[in-house]
Amino acid sequence: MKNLLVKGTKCLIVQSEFSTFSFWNYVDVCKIVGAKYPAAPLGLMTVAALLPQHWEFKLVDANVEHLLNEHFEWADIVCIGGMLSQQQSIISVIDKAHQHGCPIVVGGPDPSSQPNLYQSADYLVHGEGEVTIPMFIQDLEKGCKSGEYKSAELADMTNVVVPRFDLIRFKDYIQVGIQYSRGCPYNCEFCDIIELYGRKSRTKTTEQIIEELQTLFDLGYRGHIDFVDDNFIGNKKKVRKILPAIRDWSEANNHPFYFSTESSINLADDDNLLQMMKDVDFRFVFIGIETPEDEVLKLTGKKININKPIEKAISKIYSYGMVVNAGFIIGFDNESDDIAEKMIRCIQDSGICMAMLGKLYALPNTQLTRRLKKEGRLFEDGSILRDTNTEIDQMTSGLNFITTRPRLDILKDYVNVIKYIYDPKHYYERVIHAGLKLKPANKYRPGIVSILKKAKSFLKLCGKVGFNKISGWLYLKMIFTVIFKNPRAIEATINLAAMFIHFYKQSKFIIDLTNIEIKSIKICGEEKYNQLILQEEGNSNVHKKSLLTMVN
Ligand code: B12
Ligand code: SF4
Repeated sequence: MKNLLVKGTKCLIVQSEFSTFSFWNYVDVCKIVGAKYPAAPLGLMTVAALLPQHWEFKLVDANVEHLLNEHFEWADIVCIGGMLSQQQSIISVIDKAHQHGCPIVVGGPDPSSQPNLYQSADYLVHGEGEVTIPMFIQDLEKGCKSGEYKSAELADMTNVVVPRFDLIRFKDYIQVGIQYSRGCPYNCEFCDIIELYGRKSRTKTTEQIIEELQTLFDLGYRGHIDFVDDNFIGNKKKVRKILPAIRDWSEANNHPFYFSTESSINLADDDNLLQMMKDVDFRFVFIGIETPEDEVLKLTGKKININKPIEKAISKIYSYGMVVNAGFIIGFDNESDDIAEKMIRCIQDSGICMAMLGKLYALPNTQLTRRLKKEGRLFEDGSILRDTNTEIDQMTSGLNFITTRPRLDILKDYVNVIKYIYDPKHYYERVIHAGLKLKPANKYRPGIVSILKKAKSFLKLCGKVGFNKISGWLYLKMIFTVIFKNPRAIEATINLAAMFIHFYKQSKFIIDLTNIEIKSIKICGEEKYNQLILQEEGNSNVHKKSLLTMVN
């Protein structure tokens, strides 16, 4: 093997493919705005910054360009990482690297959670790269040809380096991520974040965040920045310190960015914090609402959401100019039989347009997985996604255990909620609801090129949606209602309307797939279905697939 520590070692970094049927892959919307994929690969840009800087890097994101043989032929070493939904694509890149005689390093959330699946990699790097990449480099120095690196230690965020943002083409993406904190103080039973990143919100310093903003600015990036934090307000005291610094920096630089993030719902209790976020132009916030049922929240440990009037909380956040996107989960143990109706009302009455409804997924290494295993209810290999066409994320997979409510009922409820919320009429009702409540700051100052690009995208969108049989009238009604009653919110509502192009298609795909599963359970009977999957240890997905083909 070539000495990899010499100057000029060629390191190929690969972001493997996500399925286009994931809720998050709104590539049709990307096309309208001239991008190729929603989010830039922040984890891998961070990894590049942690590897020897005298190496030469090429970052290929298979979601925006083809990964070619010549990329492997160029490389001395390949690095890849990612999450559960990239499992098969990561494994196929490992094989490809080996076919080209390249050593390959694997890391990231899924390889850290399920290292057994990635043993074919030459170097398997667990957990946070800040801690384990130096261990890997030490081994390279010793000439080791393989190794596995783990540590109980969590990274000190105040030492985290600026990601190599220079390795991507900004125009390929709708948004670029930066990370302020890792970890979350809460303790939800189904959550893997607290297992991977801990229950203490570890934060970077204000100076580090400003340096990252400045780096992006200097590289010419403008527009949407997503704070990819697990819970942006996990440490409120510290967030209150960075927000004024971001505001001052933004003002000094003529507001080149606007922001989005993830937060717990208690953000709505804090007017002061909301105002601070508005002041720097936060435009979207993703909130894990999970379920409208307090009993379920209690059992699953999501205490922060208990006794929260959801509609009121969402209205409050809207009044500070932020669109709320939310996550919901169906399939909890003590969920009631009228959950579908409750969920529909919660989503519709709060005007949450982008509602991601997933099936409860016992992710590897969570309290939920450990409990279900103890209770003999866990499908052993439930976190192996073998078929990239049908096993994508918790919208297609999930419920990888014996449910307490009949699986058939859960799946029927699932279909009913998705059908309702992504029915064009209901979706646009929510867009108008949000559009009338939003009081955006609109501080971001796009340059002339961005304004022209936006105008072009708007015309494209009008062409695609405005004269379309399914949603044309609804779209025009929405535009006129918001323009006359709350013109400041027009940009936000147009964006939400654009997202419907993806949701309409994606929800149909999910409904069809779930209906096939419903049919197969009906044919085979629920008890037999569960028994078969439990017996087929190590092979449940294969078995599930054969049930599905039985129906087709
Ligand atoms: C932002 C985010 C998203 C965004 C953007 C994703 C993107 N393209 O970048 C969106 C909203 C699209 C998303 C969606 C999903 N996500 Co997500 N996401 C995150 C989040 C909050 C931050 C990711 C991030 O950028 N982190 C910052 C970087 C610096 O960290 P990192 O990527 O982990 O990289 C570090 C290490 O892992 C390691 N590393 C990473 N790669 C490599 C490679 C090598 C070679 C090495 C040595 C090291 C290494 O070093 C890095 C520095 O420490 C994480 C939680 C988290 N705290 O990370 C969840 C997380 C990654 N998502 C997760 C999941 C399950 C999903 C979904 C499948 C379902 C969902 N939750 O909605 C979808 C599917 C995505 C799709 N496109 O189909 C899980 C993954 C669990 C698992 N075991 O794999 C996580 C951990 C949390 C969670 N439960 O939601 N996600
Ligand atoms: S609030 Fe969110 S990130 Fe925090 S433990 Fe619960 S699910 Fe995980």
